[in-house]
Amino acid sequence: MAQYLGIDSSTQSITGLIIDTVSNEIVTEKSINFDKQFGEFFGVENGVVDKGNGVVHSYPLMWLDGLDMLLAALQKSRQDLTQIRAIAGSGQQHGTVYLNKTADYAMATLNSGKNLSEQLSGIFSRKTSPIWMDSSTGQQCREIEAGVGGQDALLDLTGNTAFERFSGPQIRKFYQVESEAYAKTSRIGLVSSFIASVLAGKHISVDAGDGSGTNLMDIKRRSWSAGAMDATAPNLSERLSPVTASSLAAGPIQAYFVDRYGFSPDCQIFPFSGDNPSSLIGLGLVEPGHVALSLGTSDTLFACISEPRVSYEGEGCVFASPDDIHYMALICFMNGSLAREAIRDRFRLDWSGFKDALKTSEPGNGGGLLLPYFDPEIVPKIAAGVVRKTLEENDAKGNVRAVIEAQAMSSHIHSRWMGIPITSLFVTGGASANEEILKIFANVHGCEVHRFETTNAAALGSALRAYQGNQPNISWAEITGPFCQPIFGSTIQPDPSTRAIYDMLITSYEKLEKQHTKL
Ligand code: XUL
Repeated sequence: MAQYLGIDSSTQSITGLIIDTVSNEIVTEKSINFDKQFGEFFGVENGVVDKGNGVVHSYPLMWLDGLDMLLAALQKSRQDLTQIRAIAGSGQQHGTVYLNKTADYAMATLNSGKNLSEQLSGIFSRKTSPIWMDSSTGQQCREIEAGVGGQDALLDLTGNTAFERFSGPQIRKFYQVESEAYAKTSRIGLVSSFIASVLAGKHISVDAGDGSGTNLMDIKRRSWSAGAMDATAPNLSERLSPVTASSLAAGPIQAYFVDRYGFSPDCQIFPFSGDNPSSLIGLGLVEPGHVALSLGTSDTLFACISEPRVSYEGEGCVFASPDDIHYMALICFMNGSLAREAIRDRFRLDWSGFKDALKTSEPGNGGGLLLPYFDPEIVPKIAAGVVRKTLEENDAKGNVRAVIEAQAMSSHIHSRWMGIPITSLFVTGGASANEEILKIFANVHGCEVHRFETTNAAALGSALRAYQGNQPNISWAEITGPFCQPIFGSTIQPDPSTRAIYDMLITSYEKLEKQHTKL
């Protein structure tokens, strides 16, 4: 038996997933929901505390209670945890954890008779952690950009413009608003590195994948940038451990977990990464040109790219891939299911009626177009407002086709900056069950589309990272292959007869979009 554990510490829950690399199976998956278990005690809703004015925090102590409970659940499910050779993990990106000088000793000397939160409650210089939903740092974003020579300079340096939720602006705000507490902070970690550090009993560095979500990392060198740190807060370099490669073992698991949960003392801990970079691996996107599209509330396009290219139009984020070779592009379109459901409801259809409308309407929609901005759109950045061209407002079939064609064309147009030909598209999420939708994406992108079903790509990606770190001579394709296969028989080929139609439609869609956006 050779088993690996992936742990994903996300906003609402913490999940553990064990893979067996002899039988090539996911042997177990357990999740602890924060609201359900600790909602009353910590006063969280959906795992967070909304303090108003865009301030959204959570409790690192709650994440530790979740970790104890998760490992107890795995042990109880009769998993022989001595078989776990290595653990890697992921955390919700961007969230920061602030530790005081007692943390080193406390983390290294845990008593397995007590739980983690009892013993570690005194290690924080800030009791709560700002997380990715926090949008209260607009001023700090502008200051950091100015401090490194402007928005494009920060983009070239770190792969991203300053975002309110990113760690650097959050750290700067803490330094400005709570300067005494900042002075008492000896270490700042991310959600990912904090959980890894507790498992190893010492500070574990931030990996390059999650480091890219800080506005502090030189994306090409995969190390902290002195210029970005200086623009963020004084003496920040003393408070950050150096960025580490994702596949570099950090050391064995500490005795607490061996004694309490029965892990082997030889079980290795690998640096944890961000949830999105780990999902890239969990979806098997380890070669440039491999692209996944998640059709959820919002639609997210993830790609493996070879160089840290950036979008000067603000069309996406770039992170280092935890495969330690490639990069990850992430584009988020707000009007995903929101728009599909708005059209479905407008014409009083169910999903089967929606599918029929696609089946019985013509590719290209006779030139009819719709800009589907039911809610303010992120890419392209524009306020809410639906626009129709050569399309009747009460034409049910035409509107259904137009919303899907718009989404497919938008994902095509706004992924060009990644500079890769998209050779295959793995589609996940609720709407991927509708094969008529997938046909449109295949035709617009002119590539094969495969359906992929995954419950927790981040935890699976983490388990696969632990496997690869432990067996570095096995290629990424061999590591991910057995676990990341599309649903059998789900592949849809593009129909070459629609190429000319969609080439023309893409040109007119782009023109219409430009007329209505400030890009
Ligand atoms: C990505 C982002 C979110 C969090 C969710 O930039 O902010 O996807 O990672 O956990």
